[in-house]
Amino acid sequence: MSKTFYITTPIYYPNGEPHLGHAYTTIATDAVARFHRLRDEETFFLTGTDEHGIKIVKTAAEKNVEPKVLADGMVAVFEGFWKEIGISNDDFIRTTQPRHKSSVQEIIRKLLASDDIYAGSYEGWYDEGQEEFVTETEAKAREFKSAISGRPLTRFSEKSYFFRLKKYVPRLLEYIDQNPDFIQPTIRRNEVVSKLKQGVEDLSISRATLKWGIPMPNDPEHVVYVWIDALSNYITALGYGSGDQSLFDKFWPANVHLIGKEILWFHTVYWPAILFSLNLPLPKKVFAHGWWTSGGKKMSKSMGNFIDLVKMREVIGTYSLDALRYYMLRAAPFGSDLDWTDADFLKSFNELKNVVGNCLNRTLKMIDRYRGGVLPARGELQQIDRDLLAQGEKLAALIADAYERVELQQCAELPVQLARLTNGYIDATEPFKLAKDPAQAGRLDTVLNVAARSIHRVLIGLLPILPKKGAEGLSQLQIDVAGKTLDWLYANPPGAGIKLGDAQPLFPNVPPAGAAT
Ligand code: ME8
Repeated sequence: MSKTFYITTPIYYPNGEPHLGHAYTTIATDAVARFHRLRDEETFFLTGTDEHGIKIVKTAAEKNVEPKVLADGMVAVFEGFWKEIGISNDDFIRTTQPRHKSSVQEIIRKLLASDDIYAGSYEGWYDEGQEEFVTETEAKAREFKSAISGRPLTRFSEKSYFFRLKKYVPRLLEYIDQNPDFIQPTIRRNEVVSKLKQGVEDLSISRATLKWGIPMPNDPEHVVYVWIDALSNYITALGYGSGDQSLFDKFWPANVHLIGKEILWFHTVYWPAILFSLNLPLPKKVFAHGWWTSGGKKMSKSMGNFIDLVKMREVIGTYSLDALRYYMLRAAPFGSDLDWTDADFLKSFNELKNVVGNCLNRTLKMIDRYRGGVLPARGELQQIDRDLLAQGEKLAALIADAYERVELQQCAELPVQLARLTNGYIDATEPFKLAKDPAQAGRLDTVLNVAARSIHRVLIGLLPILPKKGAEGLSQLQIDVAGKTLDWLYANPPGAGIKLGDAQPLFPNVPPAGAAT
C-alpha cells in the first residue's frame, strides 16, 4: 500500500434526522472509498456534523433544549444510521469536539498572523437556513427570500471581523483555470468562475451577537462564522494545528470533497482562499452532485418534503440495502438532479434482480444440473465466447476510469451491462439445447465456463456499490472477498474443477404490488 486517498462528505447540520439527501452523499462517498480501498490504497473517509450556528440555536430554542443537547441527540441518530447501513467512514468529526475547537482557533491565529483578518462591521442580509450572507443585489433579485428554502432573509448589523477574501480572487481564478478537474462537473466550475468574475467582497467571519460557536482567539466576545468553523473540519479531523499532524501529513490534500451543489461556493471560494492564506495545498477535486427533488423543489429538512429515515428503513427492509444504494447511484448521471419515484425504484430493483441476480442464478443452476455443480474447463473458443470475454477484460479499466471521474452512474451501470451481455450470451449459445446432445459436451463446458467467468467480473465490478450482495454472489462462486484487492479478485476467477456453491437468489422476491415507499 503506497497511494493514499482522502474523501469527505459535508458535515451535516444535526437540527433534524438524516434523510435521503444525506444518505445519498454518504453512500456515494462510501462507494468511492470502498473502490479505493479495494485498490489497496490507504483510504481515509471522513464524515461528521456541523453543530454551531444560528440554525441549531433556533431549532434548539423551538424544542426548548440547549443546542448541545439537541446536537448530542441528533448526532447519535446520524452515527447510528450510518452504522446501521454499513457506512465505512474512518472518522466522524463533531464541530463541538475539543480537538476541532482548538484547531479552529489555531487556524484563526494563523490567519491573523498573516494579516488576513481585520475588524469592521457587517450590515446586510443573511439566509439562516443556509447560514449564508447575501448581497443587497442578490437579496433584491430573490425578493429578500432564501434561494433554497424560500424563507424570508434576515437583516443584521453588527461588529465583525473580516477575512481578506477579495485579495485571493485573482489567484483562485488562475488556479481554477490551470486545474480543470478542481471543480466538477464543468457546469458548476463555469458557474463559480462567472460569479467570481462579477466581483467578491471580503468575508465576515465572526458573529458578535451569537454565543453558540467557537470563540475568536483574539476577541472571545465573537464566535467564528459557522462556515469557517465547518470547512476547517476537513483538516482539523486530520490533526492540523494540533500536537499530532501525522494524519494531516499523510492525507492532505483531500482527493475529493463530495458535496451537494448548494454549498459549492463555500467549498470552491471561501475554503480555497483560507487554504491559500494558510499556505496549504487545495483539495484535488470538489464534486458537487445534484439534488433529490420532490415536486421540483430540493428535498430538505426545512422543506419537510423528504424521504425520511422511516421510509428509507422500509425500503431497505423490503428490497435490501444494496438495492437502495444501487438505485441512488444509478438513478441519474452524478451531478444531475433526481426525483424519487416508486416506479423508478422498482425498475432499478428489477434490473438488479433480473439482470444480475438472474445471470448468476441461471449460470450456477446450469452448472449444477449439467455438471453436478463442478465448474468445467473450457475448450476451444468461438467468436461469441471471445467477444464476451473481451468485454469482461475491458470492464476493470472502464470502471476505474469512471471512479476517477466520479461518474457514479457509470460505475453502477458498467457491470450491469456486462451481466446483460452475459444473459444474451446464454440465450444465444442455448446451453439447455447443448445439454441434450452428448456430442456437444465440450461446447457446453466452454459455454458454462465463459458464463461463470463473466458473472464473476460483474460481481467484482459491483462490490463498491453492492458490498453485501456482491460478496454474497462471489461466495456462491466460492470466492471469499475478505481482505482481497480488486487486482487479486479479477486475477483469480473460480478455477475449473471447483465445486461451486448452491444457487441462492441474491435479491428478495417482492410481490409485484409491493410499493417502494
Ligand atoms: O449544508 N439532495 O449541512 P446540511 C441531495 N452543514 N443531497 C442533499 C439533499 C438533497 N435534497 N439535501 C441534503 C450543510 N443533501 C453544512 C455543510 S460542510 C463543511 C458543511 C446533502 O445538513 C448534500 O450533500 O444542510 C448537501 O450538500 C448536504 O446534504 C447538506 O447538508
